[in-house]
Amino acid sequence: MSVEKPPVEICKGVNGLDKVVLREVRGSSAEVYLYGGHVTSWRNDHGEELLFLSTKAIFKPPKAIRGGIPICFPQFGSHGNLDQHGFARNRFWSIDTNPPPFPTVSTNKALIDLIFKPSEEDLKTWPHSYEFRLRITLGPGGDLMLTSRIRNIDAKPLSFTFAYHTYLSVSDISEVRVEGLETLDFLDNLKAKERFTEQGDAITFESEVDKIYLATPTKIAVIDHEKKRTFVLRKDGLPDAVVWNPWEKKAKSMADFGDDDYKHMLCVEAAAVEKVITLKPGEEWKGRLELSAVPSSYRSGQLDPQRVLQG
Ligand code: TA6
Repeated sequence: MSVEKPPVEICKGVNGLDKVVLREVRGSSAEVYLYGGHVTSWRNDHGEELLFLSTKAIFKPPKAIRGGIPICFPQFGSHGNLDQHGFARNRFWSIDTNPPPFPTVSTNKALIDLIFKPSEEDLKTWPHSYEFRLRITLGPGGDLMLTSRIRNIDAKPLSFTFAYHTYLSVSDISEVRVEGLETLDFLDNLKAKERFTEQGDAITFESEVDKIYLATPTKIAVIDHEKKRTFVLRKDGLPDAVVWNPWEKKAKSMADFGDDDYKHMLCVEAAAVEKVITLKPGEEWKGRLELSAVPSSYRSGQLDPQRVLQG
């Protein structure tokens, strides 16, 4: 007789790093490393992995883990003078045993609260005092929710940019479409962040892409035809969305990324990049991402992303 596993289990992961496993009664699960406050796995109730994790991911500080959902804070990309994507993703977070209450009481059992506070070293790099609380919840339907609350506990304002740098696992990148970003303006990271306007159709992939879409809808659909699966990203407090695939050449240049890994991943990142977020002393910002993976047979219209995006 199999023993039912707890909804929240704290254990050791790769290289003995602390991790938390969340389990939902119907079988979906998620894994979070305290190193980086980093979700590295999200599985549906069939046990299928929904997030991409590089075959060469390095689980050793100071390198950020390649894949899953790295947290980019207090700087997205090279938008500032800190290291690429800031430093929250290569710091150790703690379990928050006494988080301030959320407006609505969660009935979910499979959740964990983490907290990140700057060290003396961090304060030298970025002289601001804040508390970064991150709640990771696995919903009854297997949806994955990440809610960040950043409170400025300093006597001076602080400004930052942010992203949930989500690596989605896809069957074949050339068979994937993204819906919800059509006709939007974007900054092209491959063209010195020059501003362009996206064409009218769904986005498909045949070469390297690194775009920051501005002021997007709160819902974006990623359709994986081959897997008959649609990822629906819902976001709050994060106006922008970054779409990234390194393709062949860049894939070869990254030591912690397999040469063919680019075929099986797509980053679609809920972000705040164009306009920095500024918090006065005592103020708190909230940024939320909700990921769902729904079976879709797009062709038969059983699940038309347009309906998803409007629903
Ligand atoms: O989010 C897209 C991006 O900013 C790309 O420019 C690419 O550099 C990617 O992030 C990965 O960055 P990383 O620092 O994790 O190698």
